[in-house]
Amino acid sequence: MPSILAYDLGASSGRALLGRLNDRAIEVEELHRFGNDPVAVGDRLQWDILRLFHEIKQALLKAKLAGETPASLAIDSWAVDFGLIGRGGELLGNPYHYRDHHTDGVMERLKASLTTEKIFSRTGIQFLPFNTIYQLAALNEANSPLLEGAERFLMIPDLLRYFLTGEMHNEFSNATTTQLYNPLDGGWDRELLVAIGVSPSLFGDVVQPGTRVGQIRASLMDELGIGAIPVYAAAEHDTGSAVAAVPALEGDFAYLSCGTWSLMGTEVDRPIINELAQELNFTNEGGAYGTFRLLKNIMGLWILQESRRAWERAGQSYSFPELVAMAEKEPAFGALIEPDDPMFLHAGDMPSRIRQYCASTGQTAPESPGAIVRCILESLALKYRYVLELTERLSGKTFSGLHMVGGGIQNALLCQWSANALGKPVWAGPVEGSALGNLVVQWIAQGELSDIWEARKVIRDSFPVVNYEPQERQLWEEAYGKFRGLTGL
Ligand code: ADP
Ligand code: LRH
Repeated sequence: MPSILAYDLGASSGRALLGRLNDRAIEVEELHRFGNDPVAVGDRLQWDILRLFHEIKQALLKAKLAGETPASLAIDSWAVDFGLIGRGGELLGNPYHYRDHHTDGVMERLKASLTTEKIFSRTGIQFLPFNTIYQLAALNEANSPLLEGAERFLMIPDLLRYFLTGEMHNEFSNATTTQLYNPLDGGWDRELLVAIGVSPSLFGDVVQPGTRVGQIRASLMDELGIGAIPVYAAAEHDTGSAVAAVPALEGDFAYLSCGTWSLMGTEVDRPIINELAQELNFTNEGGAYGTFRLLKNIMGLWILQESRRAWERAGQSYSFPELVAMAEKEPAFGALIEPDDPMFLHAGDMPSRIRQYCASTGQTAPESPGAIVRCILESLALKYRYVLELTERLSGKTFSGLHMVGGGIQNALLCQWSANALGKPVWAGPVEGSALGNLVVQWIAQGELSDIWEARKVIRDSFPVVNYEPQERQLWEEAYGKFRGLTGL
């Protein structure tokens, strides 16, 4: 059986996995892994897109050196960010990082001028200050030369795919995250685009996950000394790919894609766009095969990543397993934070911000790294409980447990505490959810798997799922009460 290749680029790291399907069992091999380090230049925070493309090429080279000729490849990545292509087909500038400050205040202004109802009823997307709509509006407000010279808009995987193939296509799952795509009409929302001063001509036809969208270009074949490789669109939003890989056996399941962000929700077959969804600020992101993800973004392990970076800057380097071990030794529920407080959104000194949050809420601030990590992980677990309750309320479903996928499930303490907070079992696995979702969409497109449900069954049979049963119920019930009181949720 020939291998196929999945590139999964998260906001903290990227990887290329080779996958093989043997007798309804998936085997994966990690070909390449690399950091994804944004670069601050002056006031701007940008993605190092050319380095990411370099790493994509490195994986192709490694495949060649290993004697592999992938039968196809696809890319998925984090959402909302984009590049603009100018006359002659060149990328204009480096894509901005969604945590850049250029969108500060833009969402509030647009909500007031266009109305919250109008934006939500046309897109069904959660209001997050960094959504593409606010990034483009910010460029327009600043009279950015980038926007003036732009002829095409491509999301990050569209852009990297364009570098690989020379062809430009906008992929559906990522398009929906822009808050500029109307899932009810099934196309870009021209009225919103015009309202933010961006020409609809930048936006191309939208291709569905599973579409073949070219092959690697001749110059790249020459450069690397390799043959043609067909290129597919996966569910190019990493969360779309992650949910495609959730090893559930039936429709009414709850998931948590746990990485830089924690994305919690349920799969639905049509967007839920109503007053309650708007009030609870849920999203309806498009997925593979006509599915939608009714979910909420939770700030996630970003707070831990950014704390680790602060300690590193102070000369103290800790691995994630070391930080988790330190947290385990600390007393329970010393201090709690609301992970989604806007003060935690942007890059910076997270430990200081956590202490500041605790001081302003009358709590004793955690001092040591272990105490800070404990505060982050317990607070996340309690926030998961809150959001799962909202998901049940909004979807009308009742969940018997929670599927967790993504790099964060390597943190067994977080998985156990999530089960404790929910009072329900957590089923953790697979770790590489997004890359697996990317692979199975390619196999379905090639007729190797029949549909998403067969794919989920094959994933379930091929990878371990660790079961965490709830413990210490009374303690966590009390902590949940304290969390709700403190955060005002
Ligand atoms: P993304 O795709 O958003 O870049 P990942 O899914 O790779 O993120 O998850 C990264 C997170 O996983 C890290 O922030 C860290 O908290 C957690 N993590 C990674 N490796 C480990 C580990 N060995 N032990 C505990 N946690 C880990
Ligand atoms: C997770 C993710 C998430 C988006 C965020 C920008 O990697 O794609 O679904 O909201 O990044």
